[in-house]
Amino acid sequence: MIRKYTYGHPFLTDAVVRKIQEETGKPVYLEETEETDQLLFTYRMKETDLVYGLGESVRGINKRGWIYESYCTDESHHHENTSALYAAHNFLIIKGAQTFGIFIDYPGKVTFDIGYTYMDQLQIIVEDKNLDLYVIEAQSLREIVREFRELIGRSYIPPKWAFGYQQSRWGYKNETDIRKIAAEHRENHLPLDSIYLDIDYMERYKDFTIDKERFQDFSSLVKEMKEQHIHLVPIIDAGVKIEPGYFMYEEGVKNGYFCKDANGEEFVAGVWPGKVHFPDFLSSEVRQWFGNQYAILLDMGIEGFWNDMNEPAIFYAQDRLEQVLEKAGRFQGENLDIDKFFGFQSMVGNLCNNREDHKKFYHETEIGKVRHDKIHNLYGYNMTRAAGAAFDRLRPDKRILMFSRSSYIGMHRYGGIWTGDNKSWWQHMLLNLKMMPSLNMVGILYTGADIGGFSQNTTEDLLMRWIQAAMFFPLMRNHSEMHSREQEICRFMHVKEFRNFLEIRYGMIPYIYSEYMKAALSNDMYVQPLAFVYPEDKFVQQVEDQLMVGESLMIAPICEQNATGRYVYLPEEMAMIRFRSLHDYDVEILFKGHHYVQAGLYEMLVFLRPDKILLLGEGGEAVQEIKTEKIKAIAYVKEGASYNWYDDDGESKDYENPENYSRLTVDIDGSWAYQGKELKTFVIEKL
Ligand code: MIG
Repeated sequence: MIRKYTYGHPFLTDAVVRKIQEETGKPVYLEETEETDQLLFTYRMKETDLVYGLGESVRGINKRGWIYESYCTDESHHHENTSALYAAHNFLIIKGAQTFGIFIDYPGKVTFDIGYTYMDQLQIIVEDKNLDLYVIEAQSLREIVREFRELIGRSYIPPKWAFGYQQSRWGYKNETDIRKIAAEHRENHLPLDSIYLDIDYMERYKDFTIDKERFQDFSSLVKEMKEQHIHLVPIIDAGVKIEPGYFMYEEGVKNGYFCKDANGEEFVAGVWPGKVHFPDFLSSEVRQWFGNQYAILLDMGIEGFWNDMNEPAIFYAQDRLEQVLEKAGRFQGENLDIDKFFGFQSMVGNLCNNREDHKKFYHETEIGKVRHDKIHNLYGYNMTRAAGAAFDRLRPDKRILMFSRSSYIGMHRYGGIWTGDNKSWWQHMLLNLKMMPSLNMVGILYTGADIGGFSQNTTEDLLMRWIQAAMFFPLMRNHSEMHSREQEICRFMHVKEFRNFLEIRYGMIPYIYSEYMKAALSNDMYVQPLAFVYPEDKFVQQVEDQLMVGESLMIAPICEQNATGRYVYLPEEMAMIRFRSLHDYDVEILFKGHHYVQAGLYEMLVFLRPDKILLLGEGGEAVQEIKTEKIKAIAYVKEGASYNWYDDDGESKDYENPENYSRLTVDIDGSWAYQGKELKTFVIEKL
């Protein structure tokens, strides 16, 4: 059951796709307090209440004990003390004596104080009095999520190749670099489906251009890579370079497509290319225009993109820069004592991503001019929506890979996200694990972190463990920053072991893809906290580093350096499969309860639920090489196992076709039956 409460005149965010009748009166469960210019909602939490949600945010699966801010921020140095990350996902569930979900549909800043100020109080502070508040109730946590997801619409579905391994680095500068990465993977038989192009492919960081010196014949390179079954995925940045003669700049200015300041002049900020204007993505006309530009790259054979810097990230606002430069001059010849030095330092430091600058530019919307800070969280969402809607127009029958850095609820209909700039820290690998279920709660199923860590120096074992941990995450991309240690697999000693794990990944893709698609098509979660699956079990509420993946599996990755095993909690009897390679694994049946389990650096554990099935394919060096005629079905059969297998061509949009489903059942004696469109052969491995 969904209840909607409207306050004032909310800005239409398009987060929601279903119309809900408004309630009259005060919201259920929450206490509402009106202050001068904000609304406050409070809820008294019992000591045993748990709080799930908030999509991309720091800390645990249970969000209690911290203060989180929904205000999209380029936070490349985040850690557990951070409050705001790249996204704003204002949905959470309180579980306890009373269990319900809350969605705050407001596009400016919202603060969630979940027991930070007062341990027993949840306080939601909305910096405005115009918003929609939704309260959702259902039979279970999973059902609450499903209701919410129906409200916000179906999740984005990428092409199947996007489930393969992907290699990226901010530092691949030209076609020679790209060819080298491709060759290294192919020569070493390391499965790979795409290589990313970071900002250096562009001509001086101008969107939708290509540096002709670095890439002499871009279309041919795209084709050459595709022959090796590798997709090139270019980055697109939010800011448009100010440069007379550059078509994006000229067209944008001529048609008034850029955000303007209070005087009606185009707002000037500094990002990669130096001075830029920001397209006003809140306008549908601007979205059409910007979206159409993706055709330039699509026409050259590109089939996937990532949208960056769309919080938007701002190195400096031009006017602030001028003031700072002017003031800086006054420090000349001064004795910079402690106050002056730190004053100087913060003056310069505050240039970057200064929230005050968000009050200096405006959007043209259906309700007139709106100041940026009021709708800040919608910017990246609408950039990605511009792209997603354009793909539907430009390539109506084909799936295009798209993911974004910034997002708001609703963006999941147009693309996925990656979780932004992380570090080569074990802590960040664990953080990513904890973020997966809350991202799934808001419909973002296509997601993953920069494997190996983006900035700072990775280590071989960190990368090895991270690949194991991300084994089932839809977006599996190794990405790093240019000043960090190089972290392509070939830079390390144990190429063979890395290959083993990539082969396992490709072997798992039939299962991963099937579970992803079923989750997307039924508004379900692909990754869940254990507590969503075993609501009666008291222990699982404490489990923060194990996850359920699809209907059959539990994972318990090792996120600790030098660890050769870990404690794991089994909410029911399960088969533990210890993989060393796709064909080399052993199995142990473990009873319900706590266990210490061994897993050396080159071993990965997967836990299979009773009467569920894990499909294991033969792998391949690219997703399109994966064969599914003959497949292994591993089942721990107690009474009889069955599996609904979804599979399709992975590129068209014929999702509703019942022929995409087949059904495999395995009996206690190991005999099996299969109903599906093509005849498949199964090798049943009954545990
Ligand atoms: O401020 O394009 O998060 O993945 O490599 C850095 C360069 C800008 C930030 C992205 C990162 C990307 C980088 N970008």
